[in-house]
Amino acid sequence: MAEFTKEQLLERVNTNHGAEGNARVRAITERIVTDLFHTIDELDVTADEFWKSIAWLTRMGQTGQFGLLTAGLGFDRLLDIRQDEADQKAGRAGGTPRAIEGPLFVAGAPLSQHEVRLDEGEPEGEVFVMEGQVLDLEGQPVAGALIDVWHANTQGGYSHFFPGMKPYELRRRIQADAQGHYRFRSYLPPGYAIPPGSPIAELFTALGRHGNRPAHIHFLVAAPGLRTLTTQVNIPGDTYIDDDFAFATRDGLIVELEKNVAPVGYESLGVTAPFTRSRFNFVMQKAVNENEALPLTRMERVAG
Ligand code: MBD
Ligand code: FE
Repeated sequence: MAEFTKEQLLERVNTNHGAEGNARVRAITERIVTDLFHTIDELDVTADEFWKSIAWLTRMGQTGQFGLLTAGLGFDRLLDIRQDEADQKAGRAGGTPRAIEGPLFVAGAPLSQHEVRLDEGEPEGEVFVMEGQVLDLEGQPVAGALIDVWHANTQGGYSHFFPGMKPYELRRRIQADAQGHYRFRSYLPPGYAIPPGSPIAELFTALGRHGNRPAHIHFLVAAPGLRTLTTQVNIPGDTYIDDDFAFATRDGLIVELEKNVAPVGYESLGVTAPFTRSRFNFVMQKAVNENEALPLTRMERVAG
């Protein structure tokens, strides 16, 4: 029989032919395809609409924007909410809240001991120092913790993604000292906006949504035996702080800014005039297995 009803076709699509394949991939694909068949039918999606969406997905892939799509449609935050739920059930509470990694991390940033300048001696905007300690849940310092820190430039661009920036610009790794102390100098970044005219911007325009993130700084903190912490802090006062396109703002992650701090003791960071400071400790949970303590990003974790 070569003539199918829609239901028969769906059944055929979802049937495997003896080969085992991967049961998990099969189950998820079956569910998604079934939902999509129903969406097309119930919303009466036309052929032109369907092929337009495929052309758009192709351009999405070619421009490398799937990471922006997952963030903007809430999937990154959904996964964090689900992990928080699982932690709560497992009785694993406490420590600095996790926040989404985002699609703009780059591994291998230059490593410094204890402190570093992210602005590479070219001050822009407001001189900003963030400092604190890496601690465990008992409040003990985590000696030698590794902190990856990355943020946007004055135009909201990230190096390796935004044209004209130097490799690893505004990306550094800091190894905390024996007392878990770290500090870095940079400037307060502005927010981020999805690239205008790009496939992701087309979608957000069609959805009547903006593509802005409030000013934030990303961190990935890792130490042996402790659960790798991926988080962000927000700079207070941003227009979009409660309207983040990526839904990543969280209580406990909005830093306080101390203005007009005297520069005494900050000479090694080249600070010579009153500046803006933020104190923030990263509090890490114990890892319950080796996997959790791996200093890996979300894509590194799944790389075959
Ligand atoms: C960003 O800077 C970001 O952090 C996320 C999650 C998505 C887009 C841009
Ligand atoms: Fe970001």
